[in-house]
Parts: sequence; structure tokens; C-alpha cells
Amino acid sequence: MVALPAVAAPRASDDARGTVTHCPYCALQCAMSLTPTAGADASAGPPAPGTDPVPPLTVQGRDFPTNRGGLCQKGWTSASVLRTGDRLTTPWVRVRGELRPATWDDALDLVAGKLRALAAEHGPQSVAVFGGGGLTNEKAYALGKFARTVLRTPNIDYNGRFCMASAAAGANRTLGVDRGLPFPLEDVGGAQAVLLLGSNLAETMPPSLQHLAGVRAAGGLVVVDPRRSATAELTADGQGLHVQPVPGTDLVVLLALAHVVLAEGLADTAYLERRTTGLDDLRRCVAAWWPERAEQVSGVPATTLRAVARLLAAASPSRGGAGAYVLTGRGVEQSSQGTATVTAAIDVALLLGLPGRTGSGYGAITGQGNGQGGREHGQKADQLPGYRSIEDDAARAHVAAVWGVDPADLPRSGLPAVELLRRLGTPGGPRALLVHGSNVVVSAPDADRLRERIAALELLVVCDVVPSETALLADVILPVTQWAEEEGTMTSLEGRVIRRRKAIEPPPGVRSELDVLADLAARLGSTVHFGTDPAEVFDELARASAGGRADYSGLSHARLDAEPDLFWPCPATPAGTNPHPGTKRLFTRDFPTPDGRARLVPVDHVGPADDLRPGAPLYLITGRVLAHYQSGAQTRRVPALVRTSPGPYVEVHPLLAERLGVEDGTPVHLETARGGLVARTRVTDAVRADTVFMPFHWSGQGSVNRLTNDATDPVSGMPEFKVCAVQVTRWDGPWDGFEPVDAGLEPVAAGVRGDGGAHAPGTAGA
Ligand SMILES: Nc1nc2c(c(=O)[nH]1)N[C@H]1C(S)=C(S)[C@@H](COP(=O)(O)OP(=O)(O)OC[C@H]3O[C@@H](n4cnc5c(=O)[nH]c(N)nc54)[C@H](O)[C@@H]3O)O[C@H]1N2
Ligand SMILES: Nc1nc2c(c(=O)[nH]1)N[C@H]1C(S)=C(S)[C@@H](COP(=O)(O)OP(=O)(O)OC[C@H]3O[C@@H](n4cnc5c(=O)[nH]c(N)nc54)[C@H](O)[C@@H]3O)O[C@H]1N2
Ligand code: SF4
Ligand SMILES: [Mo]
Repeated sequence: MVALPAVAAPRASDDARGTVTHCPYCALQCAMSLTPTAGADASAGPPAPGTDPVPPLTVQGRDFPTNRGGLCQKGWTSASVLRTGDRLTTPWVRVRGELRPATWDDALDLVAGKLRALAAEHGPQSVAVFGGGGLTNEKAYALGKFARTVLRTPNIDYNGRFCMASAAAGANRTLGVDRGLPFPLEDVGGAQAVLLLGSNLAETMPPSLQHLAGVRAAGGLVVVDPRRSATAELTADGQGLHVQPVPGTDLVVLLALAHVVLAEGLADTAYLERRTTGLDDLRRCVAAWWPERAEQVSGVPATTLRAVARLLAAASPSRGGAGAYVLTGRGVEQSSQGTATVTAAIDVALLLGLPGRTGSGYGAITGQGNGQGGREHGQKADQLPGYRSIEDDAARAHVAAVWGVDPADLPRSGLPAVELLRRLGTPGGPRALLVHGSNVVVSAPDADRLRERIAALELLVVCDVVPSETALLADVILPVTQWAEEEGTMTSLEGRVIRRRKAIEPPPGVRSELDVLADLAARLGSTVHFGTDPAEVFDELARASAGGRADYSGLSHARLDAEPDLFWPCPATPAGTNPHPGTKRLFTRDFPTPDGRARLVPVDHVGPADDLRPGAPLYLITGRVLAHYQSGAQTRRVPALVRTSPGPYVEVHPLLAERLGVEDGTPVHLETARGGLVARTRVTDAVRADTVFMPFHWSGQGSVNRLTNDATDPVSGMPEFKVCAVQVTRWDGPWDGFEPVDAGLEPVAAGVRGDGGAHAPGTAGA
């Protein structure tokens, strides 16, 4: 029998509306309150086949500076995932090829035994760890510490490499620090111009649109996207401009904007003089990108490029404007030149004198719930907690002292995500992989190749809440607590540290990841202490972060409960003095670089790694839809979301549709250098005629990542999800269509169906 979820007893942190917490999904971390659902039987098992689960908790939006009470459809249906029919409630172990329910003791003994044997025979680096930006700060910290002190492997990286790595690299090298938005989101409300590059906020963070109302009214919203996305639509009726470049040419657009700003004398010369270095080199590099040349590459008219540069300049403080922002999203970052593109975006912002001025700035829009904190506390191959470098001896000494280990025993940098995944099961590569919070076989590029690599592993262990497609390939699945079942902290896209609170008991049989890591550490004979109380783990994390770039040492769960408005850095202060107020806005006085100045960095355009060629004459771009989250592991299990967005599709322009001889709904075959798939067309003039678009939320036949390129950015290691070359043809062959996934509707039988549905071991045999 499965799960008898009971509602946790109310505590001081609950208000009249229930448990005060935040959404489980994206980095906007919308505030919500959770109350037991009236009439729902908290002790009921999974829903009967064919019926929607009654969520045990009712979700209500709560007023907060970011969401102002608003939630998107994913947020208000999020409690359904707590009671999905195939929620994992017991460990599963593969026996003679088949997953079977197991006890925790047997499962963990098996894992520990195998890890010990592999390390003894092949060295500690033969075990790799893959984390996720959805884990709480506490869990991300514990995972990094576990990898470095118990496994002693350098090979830990995480899905943030797919998400924020280029933005992080770009910001670090220019501004000296990577905090997605170095200002609170509400600041954007007063702007006169916003240049939004490769972000579809209307679908990916709908409540955030409230902060764009002002700029739209001022006619200053500029959206750069090869598609007329829902966000680009917001520029209609004089509210701004939609710039629709050739995919992968945003860097050229930005270089041309920088060119115009300099050529027309629109730069903030006093700011450049006082607060930056590197202007001469930048000037030389952008001189080559006059608007007419940029037009030839990007397809954006030179007149538009000039108009955008002038609009931004007019809104800039140095020219008496009300303020301007340059913001980047995954559309420009998930590129083999993502770091260069972010760098160019920051160069433009610096030329206009925006960063560090209240009411203006540059920011990258962080994606996952804890994408920000997840990259600060040690899941990244080259980082220790507090955003410290693992190659820096002082940082190693500090963190080793907190952990009670010898700094010499800490490994150095490991392989970044894509390379780590490519090397799985290869000679000299990792032979075991522990996955915490990512569904890589759906979300990583060149996914068919990844499945082959995973099959070559000697051990795959997946900790998850549901039997994701990746979990179904595992040798051992460990069921862990999620979101409303646990305490912790998340760091939002603004660098605001917020509390996640427990509202319901987890199903019996499920354990917290903190507990799993502590138990495994003990079974592996480690003497390093692993706390299982999230508040205690946070205190340790805070100490480990002290003095680092992301300093949390002045924070604690208790303080965050009392003050929900604290941003890092927030260092500890001497006893008897006032606590540090946190840092809402960065760069107001200087930049955290050695000379206190921001660095203008020259960059140049190369183009996509897999560009148009004979046999692949169109661009394939990818992204998201409103109703689904990431690999869909969670949202494909929410019936209301599946009804809104039942399956994969390919957006095709009417001119291309005519050339291909297809109509709305006709299946087409997509073929790239990596593989092929068949999906239904959606004919729309929102996409360019030389481009097709496909969302990545589905697996099996509908998984676009079977086609995407795993070429990476040379600085950040981020893969080029957004652009590759594709051949599209009408499909007249046999095709049984994509089975719409009736997620969570049936308690399903064991076995791998392979079509990416919501299926498997969850309740079988239980
Ligand atoms: N509904 C929903 N919301 C989410 C998520 C989700 O999965 N679903 N995930 C969360 C996470 S982790 C993230 S990272 C964020 C991502 O949030 P966004 O960055 O807004 O999301 P995407 O849809 O991946 O990409 C944005 C846009 O990039 C465009 N694009 C594609 N190629 C190019 C190009 O070459 N140039 C330009 N300029 N644009 C291009 C696409 O057409 C798309 O409209 O969303 C978060 N919020
Ligand atoms: N083509 C294409 N591919 C992309 C992108 C794109 O734009 N285009 N975007 C990329 C981006 S930005 C991202 S962020 C990635 C994300 O893709 P993934 O890394 O696959 O992220 P999720 O689908 O959120 O997977 C999270 C998994 O963790 C589980 N989970 C939830 N909470 C917990 C927890 O507390 N502990 C544990 N152990 N598990 C938990 C969920 O059930 C789910 O199975 O996809 C990338 N892939
Ligand atoms: S915008 Fe993001 S945080 Fe807000 S409700 Fe939707 S998924 Fe949740
Ligand atoms: Mo992301």
C-alpha cells in the first residue's frame, strides 16, 4: 500500500492562510500558502484510475514583492505531484534486469558496497555525482560535501551547467560576481526601456510580467527572439519592439548595438572613465560591426539596430532617462558562444552606464527554483561553498576546516556536466553515477548517445520523488522527500534567500536526501559529520560560506523566518553589533574585482557549431511551454497540465509548411546529425520561415534532445541547446502518434515502456 500522507501540525511560521512557503518550480519562487484541502481524505491512497487526484493541500498565491499574489498554472496545480499515483515510496533495486522493491538497508548496502569496490579498484574519480538546481541550499551543500569528503571524487557537476553556466561565466569576468539579478525584480517596474534577449517570461515566469507593465506603457520593451513568443507579443501596439534575428546571431545584434552607442556618442563617458576598464579594446572590436554588416548576418534591419540603441540610450540615467535594463535568458545563453553573448550584453549595459545605478542594470534571469543557490554551495565541478573556487588554496583551507578534513585531501576541479556525461562508462571515465534532482535522459543534449553511455555504467543510482525516465534506467532508485514535505532554503533569481517549509508529512518509506547522504557516509566508513536537520545544515553552510563571494554567514533559518527580505551577501557581524542587513543591490559603490572596476571584454561572433549545410537547411530551436516544467517529470504527472499541453509539436511557418506540403497537425520528420524523430506540426507565422521550434518537455518519440547538439561553450561548458541545423520532411510512413501521457492517472505496472510516459515502478508490487 502506498502513502498515508497526513498534514503536519501547524507551527509559528504558519499564518491564518496556512503554511507560508514558495512554489516548488522556477526561480521566481512565487510566494504561496498551503492549507489542507477541505474534504480531501489525507489518509487516502493514490487516486483511482481515470480520476484526477485530489491534492492533499490547497495552494493559494501570497503577496510577495516578486509575484504580488500571482501564480502560474504550474504553481497552483503543484500540490498534485504530492499525490501522483506513481509517487516513489520504496527503494527499488534492479535484479536480473528488472526493478524490484527493496528495503532501505538492502538498497543502501548495495550502493555502499559497489561504491567502495569501484573506488578501491579504479580510484575515487570513477564515481560521479550529478546534482540539480531544484535542490534546497542545504541539500546542494550536503551533496557537494559528500562528493568531496566521502567519495573524494572531483567528478561532481549539475544541471545548472545546462542553465546558468554562460550567464555566470559572463558576469564573473566582467562584473566580478554572478548573482542572476543584482537588484530586486521590483526595480524593473520603473524602467523606461528593457532589452530582453532570449527570454520568454510570459510563459516561463508569468507573474513577473507585472514588473514589465511600466516599460510597456512607456513603449520601451524590446524582445529579441527568432520567434514571436508570447513575450514578444507584449511589444505589439506601440509597447515596444520585437527583434527577430536569425537563430544564434544575438552576439552580432549586441555588437552592433555597442557600435551604434559608441559611434553616435551615446555612451556614458563619465561612468566608463570612473567605473570600468577595457574601453579601447572593446572599441576596436565593435568597430567591425556597423549596423549594415550586422544586418547581413542577423537579418535584423540596420534601422532597427539603430533604433534599439537610441531607445536604450534615451532611457539611460546619463541622458536623463528613467532607467534601462539589459536582461538575458536561455535563448542567448544556451549557445556555443553563450559566454561571449552574455559578455556583449554586459558590455552594452556598461557602455550605457547601467550596472550599479538604482533603476538600471544588467541581469540574467535564473531558471530553476534554486538555480542561484544551487551554483553557490558546491555542486559545480570547480566550486566550493560560498561561491569559492576549488582551486584556491585559501578557500580549500577554510572549507576543509569547517568540514574537519585535511585540505590536501579535497579533490580539485572535476569534469563539467556535458563532458562528464560523455565520459560515463568509457575507459578511464566514471563507472558509477549518483543522480540527485535531474532527469538527464530527457534534458541533456544528444540524449540517445547519453542513454548508450548510461547503459555502459556499472552503477546508476537515482534519488527522485517519481520514477522519471532516468530513474527507470537506474540500478537503484531511492525515494526522497519533496518540496512541501521538507524544511530548507532556496535562493531566488534575485539572490533573495527564502524559506521552504514543511506542510505535510511525507509518505511512509520516503527519506530526506540529507538523511540518505548521512546514512551512506556512515556505511562508507566516513567520520565526517553529516547533519540531517536542515537548520543545522544551513548553519554549517553559512560558516562554510563566510568570506566567500556568496556569503550567507549572517543568515539562519530563524533569521529568515523573521525577515523574508534578505539578499546575499549577508556576512556575520561581531557579537553585540547589529546584524548585516543583506545586500539588495550590488555594485552601488564598486565592483567586486581587484581594482573595483567592471571590465569591458571584447568578444567576436563565430556562429553555431552545427550551422546550416546541405542536408540540413533549417534551424531547429528549442524552449519551453507554460504548462510544463523542464523534463516534465513532475508536470506530466499533473492531469490539468497534461490537458492544457498534451504532447510534443513542431512550430512551422506557413511558407515552410507549403514548401513541405504539410498542414497543421501533419506529422513531419526532423533529422539532425544526431538522430531523427516524428512529431506533429503546428503551423504558425510566429516562427521564422527558416526555423522550426520544438519544446523539450517530452521523452521518447517526442524528445527534441535526441536531436540537439552537445557542442559546448569553451568558457562555461554550456551545451548548445538552442540552435542546430535540421532537415524537415513530410512524414508519410507509419506512425502511431505520440501517446498523450495520462500522468498520475493509473497505478502502473513495473517495466519500461520506453515512450516517455508517466509509468513504472512506483506502485507495482507494492
Ligand atoms: N513553463 C516553464 N517555465 C519555466 C521552466 C519550464 O521548464 N517551463 N523552466 C525554468 C528554467 S530552469 C529556466 S532556465 C527558465 C528559462 O526561461 P526562458 O529563457 O524564458 O525559456 P526558453 O523557452 O528556454 O527560451 C526563451 C526563448 O529563447 C528563444 N530562442 C531560441 N533560440 C534563440 C536564439 O538563437 N536567440 C534568441 N534571442 N532567442 C532564442 C525561444 O524561442 C524562447 O522563446 O524558465 C524557468 N521557468
Ligand atoms: N532542448 C533543450 N533542453 C534543455 C533546455 C532547453 O531550453 N532546451 N533547458 C535546460 C535547462 S535550462 C535545464 S535547467 C534543464 C533541466 O532539466 P532537468 O535537469 O531534467 O530538470 P527537471 O526536469 O526539473 O528534473 C528534476 C528531477 O528531480 C526530481 N526532484 C524534484 N525535487 C527533488 C528533490 O528534492 N530531490 C531529488 N533528488 N529529486 C527531486 C524531479 O522529479 C525530476 O525528476 O534542462 C535543460 N535542457
Ligand atoms: S512562475 Fe515559477 S514560481 Fe511562480 S508559480 Fe509559476 S512555476 Fe511557480
Ligand atoms: Mo534552467
